[in-house]
Amino acid sequence: TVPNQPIECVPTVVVEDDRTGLSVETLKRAFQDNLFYIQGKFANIATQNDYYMALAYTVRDRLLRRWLTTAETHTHQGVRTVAYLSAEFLMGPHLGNNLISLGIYDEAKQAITELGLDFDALLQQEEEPGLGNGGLGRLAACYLDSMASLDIPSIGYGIRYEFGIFDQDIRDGWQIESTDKWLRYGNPWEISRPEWAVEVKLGGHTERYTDENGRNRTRWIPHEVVMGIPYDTPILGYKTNTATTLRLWSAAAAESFDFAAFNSGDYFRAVQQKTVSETLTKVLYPNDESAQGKKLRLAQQIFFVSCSLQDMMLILIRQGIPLEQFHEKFAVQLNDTHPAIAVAELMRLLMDEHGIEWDTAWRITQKTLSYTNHTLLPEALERWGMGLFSTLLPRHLEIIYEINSQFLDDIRRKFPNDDARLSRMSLIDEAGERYVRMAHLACVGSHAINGVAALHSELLKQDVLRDFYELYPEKFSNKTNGVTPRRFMVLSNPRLTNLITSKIGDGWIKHLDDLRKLEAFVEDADFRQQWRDIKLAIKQDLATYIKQVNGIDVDPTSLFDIQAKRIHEYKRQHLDVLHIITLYNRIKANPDVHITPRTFIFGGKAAPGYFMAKLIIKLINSVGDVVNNDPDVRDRLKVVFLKDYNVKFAQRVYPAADLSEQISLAGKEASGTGNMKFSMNGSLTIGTLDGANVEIRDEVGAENFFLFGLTTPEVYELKAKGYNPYHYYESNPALKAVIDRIASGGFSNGDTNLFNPLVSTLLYKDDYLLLADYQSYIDCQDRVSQTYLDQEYWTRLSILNSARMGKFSSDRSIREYCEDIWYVKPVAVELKEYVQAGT
Ligand code: AZC
Repeated sequence: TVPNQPIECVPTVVVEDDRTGLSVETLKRAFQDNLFYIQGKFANIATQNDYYMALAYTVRDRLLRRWLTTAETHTHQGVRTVAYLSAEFLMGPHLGNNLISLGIYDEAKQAITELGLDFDALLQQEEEPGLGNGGLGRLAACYLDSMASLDIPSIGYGIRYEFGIFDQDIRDGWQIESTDKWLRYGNPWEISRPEWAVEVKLGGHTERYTDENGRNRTRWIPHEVVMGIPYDTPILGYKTNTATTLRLWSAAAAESFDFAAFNSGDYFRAVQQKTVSETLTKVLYPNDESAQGKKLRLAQQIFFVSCSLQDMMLILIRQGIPLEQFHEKFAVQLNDTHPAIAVAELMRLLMDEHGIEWDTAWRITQKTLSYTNHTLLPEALERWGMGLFSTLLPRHLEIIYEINSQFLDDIRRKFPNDDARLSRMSLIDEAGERYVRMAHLACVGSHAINGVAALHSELLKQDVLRDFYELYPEKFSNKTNGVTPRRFMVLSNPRLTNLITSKIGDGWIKHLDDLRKLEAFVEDADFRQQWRDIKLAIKQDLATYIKQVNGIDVDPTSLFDIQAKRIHEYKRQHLDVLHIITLYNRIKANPDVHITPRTFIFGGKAAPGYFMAKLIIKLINSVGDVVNNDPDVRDRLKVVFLKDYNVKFAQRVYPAADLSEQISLAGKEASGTGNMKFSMNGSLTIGTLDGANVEIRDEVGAENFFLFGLTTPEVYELKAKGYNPYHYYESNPALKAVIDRIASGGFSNGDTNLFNPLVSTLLYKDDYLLLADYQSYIDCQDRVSQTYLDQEYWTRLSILNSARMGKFSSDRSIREYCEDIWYVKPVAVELKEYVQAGT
């Protein structure tokens, strides 16, 4: 048989108890068996990683029956499937999450402990797959969890980067990047499927020809062909039989292509070609840098999009389903514009490779695709220079020109004599150097366009995508983000989970609205005491960690004030710093002043090319050095920058916060999802009316949320009338003293140059209006400090915050996508017992 032709078969092996059994005894046996047979080690020489791998394989075995049965069920029933296309999936470690989904966390812990090993250390051993930058990639991961948990037929398609988001170290206060070698010790969760590899073309030129039916067709003669190899990871839903797939593509040389070189004896050239191909999926691009001119990034996009669409077509072809039904079988979601080339690629595959006519192909494309926008920053909208685009994707460019010409005709009909509109909306930016506008391509080629929070979706309609809204109002909707309570409560906060479950049962884990039942306990003093004790214990753990990693002593009873997210000027970590310095100045002016003790904790990575963001990290660390060591402070303030913020670490941080900093300038943060994770774990929020903060405040109640700052319309108004930051500096003595302390070298050993770029940006430009929002922020922080003194009252607010977070479960988001955009329904998966062949 040919290896990639499946043979008719029924499993011939009875799946034995040691591969499926869930009791402590079976788990122990399986673990020891895997240590011996898979890791190939006796216990006396096994490393921590060997133990981790043995446990991971033990768990994976227990997923497989559900995984294969899910695939078989979906294929058999010919269901419509969601294909979530994302250049990033920030999954975080799998082991703990899979144990929770399988419902055997406690059993596994007991088994490992009885074998004399440290279970938590084994969980920590897992290298997380950091295949994403931040919110966008993590959202994709939460959505996979929710789709599986809700029994939605679904598959995540992305890129198997060999190196994920860089590791961050801090040296002398500065960020230092190093490569993330997450695959170094192997990845027990993936199964490669080389038999399902596909080929992707790049470069070259196109030709016209007439096919056997006399039709004019186009053929693409590429310069290069790269092979895409799928690697599959199971995504088990929480306590259900559905296990869906994350299919990540890895690039490899298409051997056959350079056969000529091999035959002519040019062995080295042929092998070199191989390394060029494999570079394609080497590394994840850090965001925030100007994405322009990055040929490899565009190549990554077409690579994973083409692989994924071809894969979907093969799935249909294998089942004998005609491709005219593509849109009935797949709902393809574009996670931002990174996969937007799918519009042209789907057209190309349908027409050039499968002979479908333009009109039919276009109808299928629009019905299949939908697009989620994640940013309001105009500078972050992707566009590709024409030179680059035409060199790499000559055929796609032709298709885009044709789409554009029909699209512009449509606009001319609806808005006659409006040339300005035509040039604003064109898929091609012709203002100076010519660019392909990916967001426009995504809007035209999709049947649905959504933002990720109510405010963001409104601003898309009024601002960033206004012309598109006027043309196709029916395509627009809002889908407020959500996060999975399985990872961000059950797994990361077992103590709080147990307390909640002891009061209201465990239904909330699948129906987060049930958390409302906690409101009944707000007036129960015992409950409040338990709630507080848990928070304190978690803070104590974080304090121990901080001591180990940063060598700083922090007081667990102090207010833990945390800002953890990517470092960006619009997120305003430096506004948080201005507050710290304000408190420091108060102490320096009067060492006996009353200050509510606070620990300021920061975590987050800056894009390696983003100078200002890196300088903000240096500033945080420099302020920390001064404040943490000044005897006048008497340990009332501590500033800690925790390096290498990632999912694993985030899980430790969210539960430990008293106060969550969500202080972006109104109108800039599309949604935020960290804001939700903090609140769920009983943190209060200080925030602006930005992104999903608005909805969080609506849910928890204005009286339970610390609001400050300008609103979006006020921001627009202030900018329109001419914003002058210097005026705020001059007229506010406390603010002036803060800026002056930085500018005069108060945190740089007298060096007045080091932070000058930051200081002068604030004084003379201040695009993100820190100085305008400063006083409002400080006043609000003073209210926070005052409120924290009344611990009983604070605890009530903390409980209410958790209790009212039901809306922000990603299950709710996914239900909305299913109903309004994907038209996909849950499918129950029934586990059948395997039978032996012939019985
Ligand atoms: C982020 C947005 O900044 C954030 O507000 C939102 O919550 C999140 O997407 C999920 O929708 N955007 C990104 O992370 N963007 C990139 C390119 O990483």
